[in-house]
Amino acid sequence: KATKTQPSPAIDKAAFKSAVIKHLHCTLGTDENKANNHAWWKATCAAIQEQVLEGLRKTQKSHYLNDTRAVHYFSAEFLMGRLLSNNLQNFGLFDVASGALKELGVEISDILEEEPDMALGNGGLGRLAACFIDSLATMELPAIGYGIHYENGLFRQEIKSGAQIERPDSWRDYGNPWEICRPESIQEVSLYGYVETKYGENGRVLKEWHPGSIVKGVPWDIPVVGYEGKTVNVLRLWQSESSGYFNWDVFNAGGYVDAQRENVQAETISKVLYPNDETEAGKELRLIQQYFFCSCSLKDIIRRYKRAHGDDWSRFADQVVIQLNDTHPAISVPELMRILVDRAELGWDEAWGICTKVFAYTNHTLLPEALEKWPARMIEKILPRHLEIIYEINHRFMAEVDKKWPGDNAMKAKLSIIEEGNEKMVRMGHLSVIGSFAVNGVAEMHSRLVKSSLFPEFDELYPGKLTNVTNGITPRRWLKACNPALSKLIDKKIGDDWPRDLDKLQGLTKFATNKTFQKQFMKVKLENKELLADEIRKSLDLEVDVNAIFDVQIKRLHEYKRQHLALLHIMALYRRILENPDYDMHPRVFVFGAKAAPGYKLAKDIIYAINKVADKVNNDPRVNNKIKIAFLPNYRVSLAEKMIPAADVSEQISTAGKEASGTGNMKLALNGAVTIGTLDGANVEIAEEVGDDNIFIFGLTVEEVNELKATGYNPHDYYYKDPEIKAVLDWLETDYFTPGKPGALVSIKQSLLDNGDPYMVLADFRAYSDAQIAVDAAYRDKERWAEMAIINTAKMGKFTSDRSIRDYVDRVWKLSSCKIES
Ligand code: 26V
Repeated sequence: KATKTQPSPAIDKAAFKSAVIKHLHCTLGTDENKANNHAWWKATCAAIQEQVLEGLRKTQKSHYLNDTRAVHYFSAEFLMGRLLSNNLQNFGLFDVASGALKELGVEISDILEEEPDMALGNGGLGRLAACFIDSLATMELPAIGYGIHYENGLFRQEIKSGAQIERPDSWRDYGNPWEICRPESIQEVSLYGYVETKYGENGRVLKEWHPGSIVKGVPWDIPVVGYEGKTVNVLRLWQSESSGYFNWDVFNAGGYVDAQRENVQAETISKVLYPNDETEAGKELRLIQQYFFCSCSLKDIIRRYKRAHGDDWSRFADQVVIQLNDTHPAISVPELMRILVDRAELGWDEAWGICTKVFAYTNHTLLPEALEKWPARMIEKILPRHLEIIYEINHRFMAEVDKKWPGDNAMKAKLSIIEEGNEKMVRMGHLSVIGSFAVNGVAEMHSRLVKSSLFPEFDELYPGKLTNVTNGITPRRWLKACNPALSKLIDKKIGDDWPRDLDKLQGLTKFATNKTFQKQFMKVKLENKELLADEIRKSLDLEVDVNAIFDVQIKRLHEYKRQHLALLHIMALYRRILENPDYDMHPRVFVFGAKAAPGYKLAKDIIYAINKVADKVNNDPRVNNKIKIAFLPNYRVSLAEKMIPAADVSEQISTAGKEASGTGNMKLALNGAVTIGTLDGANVEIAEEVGDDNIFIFGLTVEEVNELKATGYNPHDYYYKDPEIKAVLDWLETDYFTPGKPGALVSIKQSLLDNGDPYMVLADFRAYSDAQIAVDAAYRDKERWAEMAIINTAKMGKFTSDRSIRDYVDRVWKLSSCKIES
């Protein structure tokens, strides 16, 4: 039986229509006859924004009147994507808007395409933050996201002759209809300068920081609409501006132009998102970005707290919890200490007591190159007082270590916030663990590794501090909005309350073997594949067969994610077909989406190789359309929303132990794709949910990876023992895929042989190929495959971000929801 839980919409079609027309006229200065799609899009946004702002006002009033404890999610990245369709969905106004626009002669799908993505993030970590603030609003929890108002988000990727080119992403060029500037809440942030030591009453040492420059932080608020529209929280993003009063000396000396140069420097802080995912660049500007948004956000929180509690700090930790999304905001720890000790003149112990009740930290990676460390010298130059505070925190921490492990200097060196060496470095992970009351990993397996290999001594020192909160995804965006056909089918079958209670999808299990439902389910999949096929045609001028298996690998490009393992396998298939034209396989379309960090040479080489192999394979008549390769450029949230509903197979093939969680794996399975994957990150938990029969697990386990590393892994063994591996790697050295340019793809072979194959691609190749043969066989049994696909959707309840947030609320944040009064 189908239940109806959606409340009736706040406004009807006629009212929505007049709101759109009003905004065409009064906000955009155009009319129904002149308006292009862009204007229609903006007018539609403005119409829904009226509802959004009404909700925002009520929410803020209720939170204020109830003096609620709130979570403050500090993140250098929020990968929001587009907001219009989401906001319409969440207000239950999608059909109203679509009907209203139709009567105005406008197709809603066309205007949705006008919206630029808000791509203020790199990948998993940034998108997780976006899913979390969606869940927080949906669950009516008092919450605010704090981040950076980058002028340029993650670069736009173009592919020229197979190679990645980066172009700037200026997402606000023609105005962003959602954001609200709040000049009344501007903050000032100090940088550089020196620290003066003074002596106060009864010999108290006072530290005064004389900054060398001051920049302004201007807040922009993006409303975050919860499902069914009751709570509207905000994402507050800080933009840097010149404060106008630094370097007045230069100005007064007649150096007007020089003073302007300082302005330009201040504005540089929020200019661009660093595009490195999982490699720390160690750039000064990056540290300034981090401090800039943390300092603005802390001051904003404190101002709000003081409005209610004055100078009484005793309740601060009852009202405020701050979640650090990785170590990027870790400088918040010494910044809050500075404010409490130097400004509020609290004693150190009292201040530290507050700090360590306020902060909690999430670790998102174990990769050594991604663990942030800053040169002490750099911190000293930019934030001289903070370095002193960090030393003081460390000094007291070392005393604690000595109590636990008396006289053990090796232990002290190991746990110290300061890494000694040629250049002293500040370990931001250690600072975060020491300054927080809770630390979590992002999937069961990852959290286990955080405890056992990243921070084992911290786990001993602080029992219970290290825990797990498995990641999740919002089913509003990642099923309801992106896959309307499947959503409607599910509504009909089990009712429409699954978007806020995803365990309800379990109800589909009993239809998994029902022939009629299987047909309906696979018909939706086919329609979604047709839509993606259109996209592939438009984007690449490539025809693909919708009856082929759509095999999808979408994620940042990184060696540990092993897109090159997928590539070697595709080359092997191609070779098998060339050697045997009757090679028996169901046709497959391999679809990729991936951006490489601009400075990551091998990652760019892998993109180039995929495109070059694609050129050859797609145009080789001998392949007889059994293989097509589609590398879709500029992978981003809005493209993911088109690819995910169309996927049959989800590639999750990272080296075991390397992918902290993965969240794309959850999105694809939720939309009925079957996973081929390693026992890594959340794949392990996905396998537990769907059962071994409904997933293709292959490859080395973490233990086996470590064992093989320890006993000496030699990729050459695999190269010489497996003729197919040898043939495929040797092929890369020829000019077969790069006519006239022999050796253009050789760096991949080199990394796998000469460079020791750090992610054990060759060790897993054969197991992967065998698993793909099993996938092929399973797909050919139409009913079996439909059953698997349905089970995958049905068993994804655990992976709603509502469950992740519920875990954080119960175990870390201790928050209560707040009903919004109308
Ligand atoms: C590092 C850096 C280094 C400096 C420049 C900018 C930058 C940006 C991001 C990072 C670290 C990214 C870590 C990350 O995204 N981890 C991913 O987090 C996901 C959400 O928890 C998780 O699903 C993925 O497995 C994990 O790789």
